[in-house]
Amino acid sequence: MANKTILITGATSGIGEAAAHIFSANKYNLVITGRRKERLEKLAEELSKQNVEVLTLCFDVRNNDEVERNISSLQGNWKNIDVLINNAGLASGLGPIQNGELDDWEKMIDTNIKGLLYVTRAVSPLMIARNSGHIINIASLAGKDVYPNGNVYCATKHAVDALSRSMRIDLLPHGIKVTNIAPGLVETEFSIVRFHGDKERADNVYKGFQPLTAADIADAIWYAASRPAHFCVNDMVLTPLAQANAYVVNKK
Ligand code: NDP
Ligand code: 8X3
Repeated sequence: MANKTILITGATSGIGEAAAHIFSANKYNLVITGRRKERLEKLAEELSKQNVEVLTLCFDVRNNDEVERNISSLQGNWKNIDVLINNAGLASGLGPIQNGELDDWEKMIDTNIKGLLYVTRAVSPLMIARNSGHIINIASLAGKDVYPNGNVYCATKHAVDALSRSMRIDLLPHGIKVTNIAPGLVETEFSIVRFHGDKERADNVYKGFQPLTAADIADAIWYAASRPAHFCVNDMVLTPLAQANAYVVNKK
């Protein structure tokens, strides 16, 4: 049987990169995307060692022209995307609403909501044409609940949660599965990005307890993607043992 194909947004780091590894180990051909070209090329070289085909597409999900141009450049079997992981996303800043930086807000809204929509709008017709597919949206525990100073990030992830539920209805007649994944604290480059490169502040987020790893989330994504055709995992909430909800963490 021919290999299946997956497209992962934000594969240059963290959860997206870990997902690329697990899907390549399971013989999926991969379209890996992100803005950092060098990282994409290095990852493509590593993944190819699994004897799978890898295509790199370097684009910013916030730019719909770039999204459309890159997705419409897919030729032949590359158009047969079985799984799309809408993973590219970020938090930018952490502070009270009254002090919000507009630039941070726009980055989060444009990436986490509009970027996910642009990619879905470009890829879902390819799935509809084949009457099959699986879209896996990486939302967050911050899309289930809110926490102090999380305001706009939490709002964007609530939007992803709502979009997962809406997409599942719209795409149901076309045989397309939609899975929402809602992780709590996962140690990746997420907090370094949130704190604009302040590594010490980022490291502090994960001190005093054992956070989840990107590989833990990739494992859950693989579980959802590898169920039989009749079985759709709708939603998964994943936290470290030390985390009870979006704002209660048992730190030692
Ligand atoms: P990382 O910062 O490690 O990875 C983020 C990825 O998103 C990178 O590959 C980055 O690639 C990509 N990305 C960001 N902005 C854009 C853009 N404009 N265009 C294209 N790609 C972009 O963080 P995580 O792996 O933790 O984050 C992945 C997802 O998981 C995000 O949606 C995040 O909100 C979510 N999440 C993370 C949690 C955590 O605690 N870490 C918990 C819950 C959810 P590049 O910079 O090369 O473009
Ligand atoms: C990322 C996890 O708790 O920092 O979505 O919002 S959290």
